[in-house]
Amino acid sequence: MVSATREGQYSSQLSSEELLKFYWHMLLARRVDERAWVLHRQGKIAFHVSGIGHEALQVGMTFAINRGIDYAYPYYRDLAVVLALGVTPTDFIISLYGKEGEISSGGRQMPSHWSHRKMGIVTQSSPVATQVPQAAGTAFGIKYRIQQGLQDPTDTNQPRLAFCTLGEGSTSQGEWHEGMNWAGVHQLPFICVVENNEYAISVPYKKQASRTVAERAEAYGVKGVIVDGNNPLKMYDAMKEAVERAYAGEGATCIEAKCHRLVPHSSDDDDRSYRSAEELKEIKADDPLPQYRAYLMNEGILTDDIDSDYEARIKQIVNEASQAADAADYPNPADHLDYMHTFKPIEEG
Ligand SMILES: Cc1ncc(C[n+]2csc(CCOP(=O)(O)OP(=O)(O)O)c2C)c(N)n1
Ligand SMILES: [Mg+2]
Repeated sequence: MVSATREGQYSSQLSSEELLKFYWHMLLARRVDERAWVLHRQGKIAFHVSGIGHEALQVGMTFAINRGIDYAYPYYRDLAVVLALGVTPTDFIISLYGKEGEISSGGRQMPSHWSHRKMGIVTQSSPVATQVPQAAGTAFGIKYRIQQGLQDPTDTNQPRLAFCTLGEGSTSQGEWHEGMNWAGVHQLPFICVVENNEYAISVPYKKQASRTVAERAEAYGVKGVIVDGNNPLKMYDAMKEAVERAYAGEGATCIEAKCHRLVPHSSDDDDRSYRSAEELKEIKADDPLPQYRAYLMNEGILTDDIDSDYEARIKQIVNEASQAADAADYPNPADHLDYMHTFKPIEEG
């Protein structure tokens, strides 16, 4: 069992409203994700890659950054990250259908390949870990601008960083090592969050590496930290500290957040072929959502009334999102090659 604590340097300063906001976002991500599975089983969508079990670390990390200013390179499992950055449940469900109005790529990529200019979400490719050198390169750009005294392109005059996320299995890709090395050599304003759910589809971590992710990051000169990713407050503290280091020019951090993937890798996977029933039972008993709920109840911050109200409001949001996506049009087949090799002009507004 994870016991949440507010003894941390940063989360101890969060108000009850902010702690409830974390809960709202964890619950919202969970219910939206569950709806995606239902839509898949109803045959309405072709594919879903789920974040169930990762919500605590995703919410904790996202509320520790300067949202919309810092550059985000979230990976496919980061539904709770992008919802906290401002993607709406309707945006997400439309993307599952690949319908007209899909926000990330107009439906040109698979779902969960996030992209949104105003939210600072930079598009990425399907090959895992390619986002690591890209985000490190963005961090290099941030540092270079400051060193050269160049104008901030958006004139915000706020400190910035770039962060990316990936799974632990993806740290076997060369791109992770290149990105870590670059971040360590140049001491970049960069954070790499590795969501360690112990599996790369069916391959357990012990078959990927003989040292922890954090230890391997240290070898490149990047500060390596291991965090209980089931605890949103511990994750918030670790991320906030990494953010402060980045803004202060003290270099890059790699946070290895330990968590469980409580469901199969994707809607195309059957995890019963490589995880025992006992193992699944064990990790389901360590679900971060009921644990954080219990913590807030114990602290007298959450009540049954508030919880029921959140559930009812979220159910309505999810129903409306599903209905909007169901009613939306599919793209016109005649346009399907548009903007495959050229950029669509960005509409401001
Ligand atoms: C370069 C590359 N190889 C293989 C794949 C297929 N693939 C997609 S996700 C995945 C597993 C990644 O596992 P991990 O990094 O642990 O992340 P998780 O899915 O567990 O969150 C694989 C092998 C891919 N997308 N890119
Ligand atoms: Mg994994």
